[in-house]
Amino acid sequence: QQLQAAELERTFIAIKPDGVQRGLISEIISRFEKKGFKLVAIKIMIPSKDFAQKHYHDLKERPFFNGLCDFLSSGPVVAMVWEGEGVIKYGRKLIGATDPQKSEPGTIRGDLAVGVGRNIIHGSDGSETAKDEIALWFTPWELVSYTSNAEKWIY
Ligand code: FUP
Repeated sequence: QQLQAAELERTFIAIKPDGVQRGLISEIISRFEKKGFKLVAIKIMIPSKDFAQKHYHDLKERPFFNGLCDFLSSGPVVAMVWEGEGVIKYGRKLIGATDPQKSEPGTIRGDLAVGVGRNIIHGSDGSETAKDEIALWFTPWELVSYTSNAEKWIY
C-alpha cells in the first residue's frame, strides 16, 4: 500500500537573502531533492520587516532580533515547503548547526556559509513551528499534493 501524500510530514524551508544573492538556490534545492524529499510549495518574495518579525517572533527578546529581521527583509527570500518521512528533523540535519563555524562539513551551512548572521537558510525546528511557519508563509491552495513516480523507490 502506497503512502498517501497527506500522511507525510511537511516542513518550512527558506533560502535567506544571502543564499539567494550568492546564487545558492539550486544547490540548496538539489540537496533536499536528492535526499528524496518532495517540494510541495515554492515562491520568491521580499518579506516586509513586519512579516520578518512575525516569522521570528520566538526570538523577539534576543539582542540580535532587530538585525535579524532587517536582514530577512533586506532582499528576496525563496520560501518552500518540503514533504517526506522525517523531513523536519532530517531537514535540520541537512542544514547543519545554526553557527556555520560549528556546522559539520557536508551540511548546507557547513559547506556554504561562514557567519551566524549570514547562515543562508532557515528550517522549522519542530512540528508545531513547521505548522505555524507554513501557515504564515503560504495559503493552503499554494501547497500541492501529488504523487511522484520516485516515491515507490524511496519508501
Ligand atoms: P536556526 O533554527 O538554526 O535558524 O537558529 P535560531 O532559530 O536559534 O536563530 C535564528 C537565526 O538567528 C539564525 F539563523 C541566525 C540568527 N542568530 C544570530 O544572528 N545570532 C545568534 O547568536 C543566534 C542566531
